[in-house]
Formats: sequence, structure tokens, C-alpha cells
Amino acid sequence: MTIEKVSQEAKLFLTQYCDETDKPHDYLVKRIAQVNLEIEKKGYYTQMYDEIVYGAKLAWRNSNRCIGRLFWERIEVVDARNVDTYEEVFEYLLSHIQLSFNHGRIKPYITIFRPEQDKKNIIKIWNHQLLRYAGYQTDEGIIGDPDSIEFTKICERLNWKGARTNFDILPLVVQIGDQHPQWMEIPNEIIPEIPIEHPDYPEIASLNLKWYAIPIISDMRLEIGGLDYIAAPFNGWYMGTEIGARNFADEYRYDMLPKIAEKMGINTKHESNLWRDRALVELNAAILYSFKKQGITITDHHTAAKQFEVFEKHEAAKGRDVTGKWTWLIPPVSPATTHIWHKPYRNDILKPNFFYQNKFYQ
Ligand code: HEM
Ligand code: NRG
Repeated sequence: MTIEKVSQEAKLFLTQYCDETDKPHDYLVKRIAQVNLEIEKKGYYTQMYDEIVYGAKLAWRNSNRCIGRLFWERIEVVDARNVDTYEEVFEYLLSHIQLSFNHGRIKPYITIFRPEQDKKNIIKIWNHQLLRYAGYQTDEGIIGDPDSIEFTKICERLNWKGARTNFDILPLVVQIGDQHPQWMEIPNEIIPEIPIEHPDYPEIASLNLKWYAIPIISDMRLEIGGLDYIAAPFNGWYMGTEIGARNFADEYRYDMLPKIAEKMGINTKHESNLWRDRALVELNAAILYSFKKQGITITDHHTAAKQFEVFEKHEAAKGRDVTGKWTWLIPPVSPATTHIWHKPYRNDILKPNFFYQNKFYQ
């Protein structure tokens, strides 16, 4: 980004920030002047804590693929912009896992490391999510999560060795500047996991399925006011279908529907028995039941869609249009039972926002 562009983006963001948080006009004018001076001197500027807090909230509010946006104002922001060493990065990441888990009452959290523009000691997180299962291609077939095969190879090349179960939590892999990346194993005591069981089909427990409690996306770029926070891991809580209808159900992931059907004792010979659909619903019921039994926050897709509808009403009341990506907002189970199915959304990309970025490895 050129400095003209940074200055332009900064002005747009600061104007929105001051507008929505009722700052007096002369505050905005002074702040823009100050930021421009800083940009002229060093090519970028440093945002105030309150600015990154509001920026992160706006980025969530603008996340078109997210159904959880009703709670956009309720995220805790950890300022990790002064972090320089591997030890500190790992400390912040472990603490993110623990604070966001909050003994099961999961809290939305984001830890923000230095922006890319601040060239020194730029921090890169190689993991897709802070908690994620390894995947291995072996002669006997795939072990673990096929989605992680590539990253798992990278970890093994860095001399990490997994136990080769279906649920090996990957290490945290961090790179500072162009240095050799370092990894650290997440201590078992702080890894919250939920064994999956079904109240009416006890046989399902014998599949020994489990999943981790918190989705902490760590590979997206957070853009606020012209600055690129390339390391800014964030989390909310799971919607059950993410695990039950995708992670465990997709044929290219854990592919569990045939096994669930077998444990339920239903015939899988004819598609017209709808055995896939029946297995899918009960697997999703099992996910929600198991999380709730352990007192761990999770939402079902009906509740999430209703909350999203409230979000749409709140936004309309503020005179704002809700942008969204329909193909992602509809849940993968019974989508037409939600209001989202029945209306269109404009997939306009507003900023601040979270963006995909190239992988740091390879
Ligand atoms: C995507 C739910 C919190 C930002 C999603 C998806 C779901 C979801 C179901 C689609 C995921 C998929 O299909 O793989 C929720 C729920 C939350 C929550 C229930 C509970 C509070 C958050 C927070 C942020 C966020 C705190 C950021 C601050 C995003 C983004 C995506 C997304 C950027 C797109 C991810 C991608 O493209 O892979 N969310 N979310 N969400 N959410 Fe949320
Ligand atoms: N489907 C992915 C997670 C994507 C983000 N989902 C959330 N985000 N709920 C999975 O691991 O299944 N969040 O910030 O809460």
C-alpha cells in the first residue's frame, strides 16, 4: 500500500470510528492531522488502543460469511503489538486459549500482534487455527483430519512428531521476521476437548469421536484503517453444524456418516432411505448434546439464524445495510428452515474486515 493509500484508508476509518462513537468533530480533525504527520515521517502510523478495539469490532460486523455477528460489540481485544520474542508470542497464544475458553463459558477474543507496516520483528502465525487436529497420509489410509495434511508435513519437517491418533493437536508454529520458525506443543491441561456421545444412541460413543471447544482462526489478515494485522487470531464459539455437518460429515474430512448410520442400526443400501440425512441429524444432535453436557458454549443453527435476524434488525434501525455471503450464511443442515434461505444478501466487502492471505510456509 502506498502512503497516500494508507492516509486515505486511515481517514475513512477514523471518520467512521469517531462518527459511531460520538467523538466531537475537532477531535477527528486533530487525530487525522496527527496521523498524517506520522505517516509522512515513517510511512505508517500507530493506532490508539480504542481504535484497534473498535476496528476489530467493525471487522467482525463486516464479516459477510459470519452468522454470529449479533455479538459484534462483545469481543475482548488483547493488545500484543509490543511483542518481540517467541516466548512472548507463545505466552499470548496460550493465554488466548485459556481466557477465551473461560471455563466453558466461551468469550469472543482477539489478540492483535504488530501490523505488517511496522517492519521490525514481524510476527507470523503459521497455524490455520490455534487448536486443530493433525492429518497424516499413510499406506493404510488417512489418519486424523485430512484438512491438516499439508501443514502437518510442515510441522514434521520442523521435527515435531505427532502420536498419529485421529486427534493429535498440532503445535503452535510461529515465525518472527525471516528467522527460522519455532514451534511449541500446547500443554494438554489447557486443551479443552469434548467427547461426543448421543443421549439415545449410546453406541455412537464407541466411535471415540471428540472435538476441541474453540475455533480460533489464526491465519487471516485483519485490516483496519490502512494497517495490515497479519497476526490477529480471533474466536467466538462453535455453531454445531460446523463440526457435525462439515468436519465430521464431509467425505474429504472425517467422513463419519456411514459409521454413524451403522451405529444407529440403519440400512445404508438405498439412498432413498435417507440414511445420510438421518445420520447427519443425529450426529449434529450428538455434538450439541455433548458440548452442553460439559457446560461448553455452543449454538445450534436455528438459534444462530434467529440471532442473525436480530442483528439485521439492529443494523436496519441504525440505518445500515447488512452485507452477507448467502452461500456461507445458510447453515449446512436444513437451511430452508431459517429465514436466511429466503432472502438475498449483497456480498459487498466493507472495511475494516478479515481477509484471506497467502500461507507463510512453502
Ligand atoms: C465464519 C459462526 C464469532 C469472524 C463463521 C461461520 C460460522 C460462524 C458458522 C462459517 C464457518 C464455516 O462455514 O466454516 C460464528 C459464531 C460466533 C462467531 C457462532 C460466536 C460468537 C466470530 C468472531 C469473529 C468472526 C468473534 C471475528 C472477530 C468470522 C469470519 C468468518 C466467520 C471472518 C469467515 C471465515 C472463513 O472465511 O473461513 N462464523 N462466528 N466470527 N466468522 Fe464467525
Ligand atoms: N468452520 C471452522 C471454523 C470457522 C469459524 N467459525 C466460527 N468462528 N464459529 C471449523 O473449525 O469448523 N468463530 O470465530 O467463532
